[in-house]
Formats: sequence, structure tokens, C-alpha cells
Amino acid sequence: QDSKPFVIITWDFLNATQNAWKQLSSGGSAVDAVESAGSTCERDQCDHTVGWGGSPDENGETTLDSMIMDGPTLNVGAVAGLRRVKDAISVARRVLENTDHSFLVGEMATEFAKQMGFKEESLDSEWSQKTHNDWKANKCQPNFWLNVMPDPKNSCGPYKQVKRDVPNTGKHLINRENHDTIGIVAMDRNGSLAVGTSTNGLRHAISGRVGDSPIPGAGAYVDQQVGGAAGTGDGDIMMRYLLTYQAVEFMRMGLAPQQAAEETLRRILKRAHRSHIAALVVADKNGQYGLKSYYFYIKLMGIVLQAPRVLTLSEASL
Ligand code: SD4
Repeated sequence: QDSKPFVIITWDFLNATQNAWKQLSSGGSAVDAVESAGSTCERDQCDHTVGWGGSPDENGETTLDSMIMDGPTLNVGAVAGLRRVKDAISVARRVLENTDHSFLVGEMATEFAKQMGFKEESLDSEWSQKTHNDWKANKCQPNFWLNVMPDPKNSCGPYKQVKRDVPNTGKHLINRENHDTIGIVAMDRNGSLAVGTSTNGLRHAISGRVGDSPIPGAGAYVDQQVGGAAGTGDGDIMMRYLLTYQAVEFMRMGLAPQQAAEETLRRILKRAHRSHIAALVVADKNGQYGLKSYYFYIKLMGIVLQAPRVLTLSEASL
């Protein structure tokens, strides 16, 4: 018997949802739908946080992270720090389908992509170069408004970076205005589930930094027996909690997707010293879904103040 296909993505990248839906409604697989949503955002450079020409690192280079996971087999294909190739999620799919491996990184991922026929080209854009130059001109200070106490030592130098999540430092490295990684959960007509992510990471990060997005269990996770989840937000924090694995495990224990999303994010809230951004979309194998996000939260004298950010997800289902 046919299942009811669906696709759910983080944020309102409607083109991405529509293209994924076209795949599903014409009989494509869940993996096709995930790739299609991710590629659409890579081409559209969604919010400058997916695809080429966004989030330059501290050297001004854009690199890409992406993954696809297949629910029935639990196979993963992922790339991180992919340089000079625009089609990160399609390369991730080649890792999934054309190799026995799961995860390729950096220059070697680029070599693999080239062998698979992908074009090598610059990932710079005017926008990324301007963002980088402005940051340099501003002495490499993050411009996030919560950074109320700029650190005089935090200037462009070999060691400007500050370890975060330390209580009371008052320092933030990353501009957090834009956390709009695309995370996707899809089910096809045969009932197969797949999940995926695509991102260009965080602006001004140390070159070589990889966030949660391409890591299975962190950026996205799926198990056909239960359901899938995908996340977006501050990957340096999120990956510590394996949020998407946890959300799937909560569903395995019987929680509904919405409860699973809330329960999972509560774990960060309990432990966080400072503000973080985190958001999850979670769906079970029956097409029920839930979502939860925190834009920021701060602990003041032991009390957690939080402001939910509206996660404007888009979805399509029968
Ligand atoms: C990362 N999770 O690299 C990603 C960031 C993100 O939109 O969500 N950006 O940490």
C-alpha cells in the first residue's frame, strides 16, 4: 500500500520544498527529494547560509558541509569543508551511493567530487568578499548585538578566537544573525525516509571548522523504524548534544515528534551557560511532525530567560 509522502524543511525556502515535492509526487525517492531540496538552496544561495558565496571563513573562503542519510539502510553520505565545488549535497549523495564510506573532508572531498564529474570553480561571491572585508575593517569583531562587551584582544591576529560556552566571558565569536542551514526530512510513496542538510557553516570561523550539519546524529538523523530529524543553529554547541539522534531516540521511546523536539532542546537549556541558537524539525514514519527552536536564552542568576525564534518551516504532504 502506498504511503503518504511528505517533505519538511527548516525555514521557508519555498523553492526547495516545491522542488522536493515535485520529486516525491512524480514517484521519486526520499533521497531524490532531499537532494533536490538541498541543491535548490545551494543554487539559490538561501539566505547566504547555504551554498556558494556565503559565510566566508576567517580567510575569506566559503566551504560547504552537507549530508544525506537513508532511513531504511542507515547509510550516510557526507562532505565537510568541501572547497571549490558548488554541489555539496549531490557530492554527499555520491559518497552515499558510489562508495563504501560515509564522510569525506576538505581538499580530498574536492578531489572525489572532481572524479565524479563535478565542476571545480570559485565559491566566492561579491557578498562573501564584502562580508569578509567589512569584518576585517571592523578589527574582526563579531557584530552580533549580544556581544555587549567587545574584547579588545579579539582583533585580527593569529589568535583572536575565544573558546565559547564559558560562563561570564561576554565574548562571542560568531555573528549569529543568520543560522539558516537547510535541514530536510522526507518520506516517499514507498514509505522510505531520508534526511539531509546543506550549509556553508558560520561566518568568520577558523579555517577548517566544521559544524554539526554534516555529522550524522548531530545535523540530521533518521531511522526507518521510527522517524527522522534535522537541525539548524549554532553547530559548535549543538553537536555536543547529538540533538537529532536524541530526538529520534525520544520518538523510539514513544514520544510524539513535537514532544521529542521540545524534550531534546530542553537538554541544552538545562546545561547552557550563555545564549545559543538551536532549532529542530522532527517527523515520525507516519508523517506526524513537530518543531522547536530557541533564538537565544540567557541565564541570569540561575533563571533561564528564553525567546523562541519562529521556525518558519515549510512542508508539503498529501
Ligand atoms: C553550523 N549548523 O555550521 C550550522 C550553522 C547554521 O545556518 O545552522 N547556519 O554550525
